[in-house]
Amino acid sequence: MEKTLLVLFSVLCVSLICSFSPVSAYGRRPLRFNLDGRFKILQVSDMHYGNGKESQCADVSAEERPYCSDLNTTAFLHRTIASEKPDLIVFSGDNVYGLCETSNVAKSMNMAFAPAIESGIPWVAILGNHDQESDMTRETMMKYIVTLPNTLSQVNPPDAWLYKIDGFGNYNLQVEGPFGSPLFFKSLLNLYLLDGGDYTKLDGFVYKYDWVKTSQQNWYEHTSKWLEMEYKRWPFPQNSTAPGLVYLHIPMPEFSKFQKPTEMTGVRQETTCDPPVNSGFFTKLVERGEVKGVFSGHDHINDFCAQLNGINLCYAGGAGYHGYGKVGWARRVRVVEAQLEKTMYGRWGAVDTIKTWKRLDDKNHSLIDTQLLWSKNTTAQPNFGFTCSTIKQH
Ligand SMILES: *[C@@H]1O[C@H](CO)[C@@H](O)[C@H](O)[C@H]1NC(C)=O
Ligand SMILES: *[C@@H]1O[C@H](CO)[C@@H](O)[C@H](O)[C@H]1NC(C)=O
Ligand SMILES: *[C@@H]1O[C@H](CO)[C@@H](O)[C@H](O)[C@H]1NC(C)=O
Ligand SMILES: CC(=O)N[C@H]1CO[C@H](CO)[C@@H](O)[C@@H]1O
Repeated sequence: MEKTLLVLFSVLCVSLICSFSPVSAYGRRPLRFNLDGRFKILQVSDMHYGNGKESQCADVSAEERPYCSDLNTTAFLHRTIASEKPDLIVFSGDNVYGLCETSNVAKSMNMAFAPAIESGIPWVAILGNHDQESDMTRETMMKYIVTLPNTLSQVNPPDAWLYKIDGFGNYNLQVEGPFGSPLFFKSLLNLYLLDGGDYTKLDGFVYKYDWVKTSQQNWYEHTSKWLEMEYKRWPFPQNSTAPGLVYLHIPMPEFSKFQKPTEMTGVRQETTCDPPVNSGFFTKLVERGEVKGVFSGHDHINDFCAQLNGINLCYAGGAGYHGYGKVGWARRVRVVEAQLEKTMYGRWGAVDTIKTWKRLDDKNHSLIDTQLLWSKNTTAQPNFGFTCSTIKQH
């Protein structure tokens, strides 16, 4: 009898635990806020990595040109990882430069991702429009990336077949509460990585950029609703939704709405190279109300953040020397940091603020344009599913 109870109890426990941290890990180490209630993401976009030492830099001064190669991109990455000590590194596409330059794109990827791999920090990658231009398809590339050390990248989520999802490299990452926090088993920050494709294959669109397909939007919506349900249910049910962030290489058409310097933090120095069709992904995000920022790359010399309908649309700026840039305008990366709120019991609660800034590969390794992207903006309440009259309220 006792044994049966014990077995029943264990089964119950296991199924409870499993149902609280479901998709996140797949047997891998889950992402988690640190003991200071912070989680920091380093976004590295458009490395355009070629053959290492032999791949010359684009758009650097004539004096620098002979001494500048892909290895400068590598050095920049090492430098940034050392100074920022991120909790996650996101490579947001055009990680390597195909263009028939390299006949061994796996080698390019190994070199490109090496600083992340060596750091031991979890990292992920999605693809841009140039990645598949050598000897691997987008599918083969993602299948290769997921085998590299310390990556949490996925070719596609396990439920992708349900949505007949388009592309390769669509997945969700969940960042759970810190050790010792009652929200240990809850995802407090949800990341969505999406494959924005390369060029549309439809008739009538010659060399136009691809867009986020309906299948991907359906997957996003379902995943987001499911995460909201998890967030709001017992134990420690939360009232609102946890904030979400999207990483997507090709910017959505809404990025092009911002032209005036006064409407942005950072700069626009080129046209937004967006898809010719608005597939409605932004509308979907507004409807869900969960995502606070969309982080793109693609347009190397734009690095602004601007807000539309409560959603921040942010460029990373180009990090790679082998891709185009602008002479005298430093290569750069974007950092996003989420901070949890301290609740009444002195323990970590939900995400309180999300900030961002950029790191430049200039002499000073400058940190610029720090801004608050989002704030929970409500007073902290315990909401741990119980009340305790013996604890002083303030
Ligand atoms: C690239 O790296 C070399 C070697 O460290 C250095 O001399 C050069 O100034 C760097 N170039 C740029 C543009 O950062
Ligand atoms: C680098 O820092 C020094 C000392 O703070 C400052 O004088 C200089 O203007 C900075 N240079 C750049 C490019 O920011
Ligand atoms: C959540 O909602 C319940 C019921 O409306 C309320 O009692 C509680 O104070 C709310 N908690 C927070 C953190 O807003
Ligand atoms: C009610 C409240 O807390 N409002 C704050 C929301 O966040 C902005 C930016 O931090 C503050 O300026 C408001 O005072």
